[in-house]
Amino acid sequence: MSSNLLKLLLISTPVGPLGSGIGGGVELTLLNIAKTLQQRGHKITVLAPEGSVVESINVIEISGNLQIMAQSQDRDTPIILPPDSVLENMWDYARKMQNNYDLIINFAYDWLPLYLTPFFKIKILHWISMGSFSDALDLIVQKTIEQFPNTIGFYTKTQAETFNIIPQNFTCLQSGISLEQYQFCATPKHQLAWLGRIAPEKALEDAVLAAKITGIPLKIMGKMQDESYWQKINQDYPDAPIEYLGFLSTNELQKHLRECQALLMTPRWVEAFGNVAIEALACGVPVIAYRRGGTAEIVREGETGWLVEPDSVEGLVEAIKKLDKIDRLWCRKQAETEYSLEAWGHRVEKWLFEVIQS
Ligand code: HBI
Repeated sequence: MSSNLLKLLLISTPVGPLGSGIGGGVELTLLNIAKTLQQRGHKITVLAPEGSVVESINVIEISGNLQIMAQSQDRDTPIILPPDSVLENMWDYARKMQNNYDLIINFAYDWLPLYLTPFFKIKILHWISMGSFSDALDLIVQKTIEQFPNTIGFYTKTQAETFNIIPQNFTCLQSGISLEQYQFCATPKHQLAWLGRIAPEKALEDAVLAAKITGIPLKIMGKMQDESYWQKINQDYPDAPIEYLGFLSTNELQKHLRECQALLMTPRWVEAFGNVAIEALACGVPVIAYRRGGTAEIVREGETGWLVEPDSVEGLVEAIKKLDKIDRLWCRKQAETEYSLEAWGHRVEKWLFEVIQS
């Protein structure tokens, strides 16, 4: 292995197998980082819960009980691990096999991998995939940054700030997607899109109400995470023009997304990034988003979309009326400049070399 090509071990989220959609955006992040680094010649191995399905990347499946979703717990919930936890088993494997790798990149939003960092011989990078949710995780993130500066990566500055850490000691990498999987569309149908896990923190009800008010049909795509929440939306807005298209493959998703006048992003929480925003831009679809979280760093106001007062449905409706001011080609151009796998791979690889050489 020549000096600038690395043997990398990427350790996945313990909440669900890769490809199941349970891991949401971090699944796409891990897979795209693996893909772009492999294209650049690095040797990639992925550790993930059994049942993970990944094409053209070497995956080692680890058994064990899945981890509870961090965002379903309270800030002061103690760290808990199920018996025979897949998180513990993945990191036990990593400890035993660490001499075969130059670096580990952790994608779990969990306390254990951060705590284990000083006990490993090789360096561990941590990709933090959400905003702050837990006091125990905040503390171990701060402690790890103090001990190992620059080994913690975030998508955005906004996301990192929720951890109350000083700016110079961490890296913001944004995100990236395979642009060739998304076809530009210049002339959309009379419809809007909403993408994401169907769960309360994503506030789908606001987009449904905006569709009802404007009368523009809303195409909904994503993992059905909270069925009762979905039922409640349908009970509250029985006559809203909405259609749920399911949890689709990237190709199926972009076939519907590209034909929409805009993507509505209505997060109640601080979205670390909002991969769906760059998927929309890649199709030439403007993004209308609450001015909250990482997505506020993606949308170029008046050029590639509109940022709206958080939780204001009227704001969404006002922005929908101004969509004719957005040139859809500018949306695609922004994706090509900032969010291609090449641009993102360059940022990630720079981070790896900075840490390896430090
Ligand atoms: N919760 N405990 C835990 N661990 C994770 O890795 C995790 C999570 N909740 C959500 C999640 N990962 C991903 O869906 C987000 O990071 C995108």
